[in-house]
Amino acid sequence: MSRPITPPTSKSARLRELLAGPVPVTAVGAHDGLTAKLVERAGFDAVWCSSFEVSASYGLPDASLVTMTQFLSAAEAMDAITDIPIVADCDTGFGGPLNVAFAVERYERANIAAMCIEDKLFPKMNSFADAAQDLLPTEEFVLKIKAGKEAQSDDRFLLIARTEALIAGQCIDEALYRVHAYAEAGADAVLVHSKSSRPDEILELGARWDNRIPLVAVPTTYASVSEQSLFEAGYRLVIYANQGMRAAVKGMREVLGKLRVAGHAESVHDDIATMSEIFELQGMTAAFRTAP
Ligand code: SPV
Ligand code: MG
Repeated sequence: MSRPITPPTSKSARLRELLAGPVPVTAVGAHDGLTAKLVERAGFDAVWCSSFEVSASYGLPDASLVTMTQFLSAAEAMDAITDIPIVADCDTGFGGPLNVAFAVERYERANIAAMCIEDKLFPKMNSFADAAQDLLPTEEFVLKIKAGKEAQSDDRFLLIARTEALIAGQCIDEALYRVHAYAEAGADAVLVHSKSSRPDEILELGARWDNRIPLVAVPTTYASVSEQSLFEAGYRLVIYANQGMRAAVKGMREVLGKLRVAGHAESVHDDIATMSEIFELQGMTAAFRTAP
């Protein structure tokens, strides 16, 4: 396959630097440029281009329905208007090892700092959906990781492997076995997902991991755990995967409901951002200043 024309930006180097640092690295889920910008403005280190959020932004289930091109386009929009690294959630890698290699080339070419692929069967269902969460055999997922790592042309790009072992109801030993295998295959970090309401299994797995490569956590259901506790257990990257979109949906629903009942725009005046705030976020102010 062809090589990227332009080298990746230093965003991947920045992410590596952060992951080697003394404090937890935090990322928040987004689905477009504007939401990524808000994540950056809030002071987080990175943006998680969430498959759940991007799918939901089309009004679709997070079930391998959105294509690689659509996911990549969302990640590119995020990257273009932020200075922080984008970690792209690439589900199962859009197919087999060849598809993963193709995706790595395309994402690297688009200057995306990191890609994350997970060890479920294609088509996958969102990890919290009450549906089958079947795992790909470890050896087969290892082939995907190897294909991805071989396809990258810049050492700084990161391929994060994600195990859904705990989501699939497997024990910590099985999850740990997969974490080892994925690290051995060349993954730059391993995301261990859990839908437990308590952080116990995530913390235990971290305590039993030898810290060879960083672990990544997504504390959506075990929400009370602190970034610091996760960090101390070996989780270098903490992803708040979807809180932004859930806030937006709640806010929009409330405002639209109020507007519908009141029948005039002033009823929601104090509940919404000003036009100038949006102008500023979309760079309108700068555009006006340079206009003739
Ligand atoms: C996402 O945000 O798309 C994720 C996290 O992969 S989860 O929704 O928990 O699967
Ligand atoms: Mg996802």
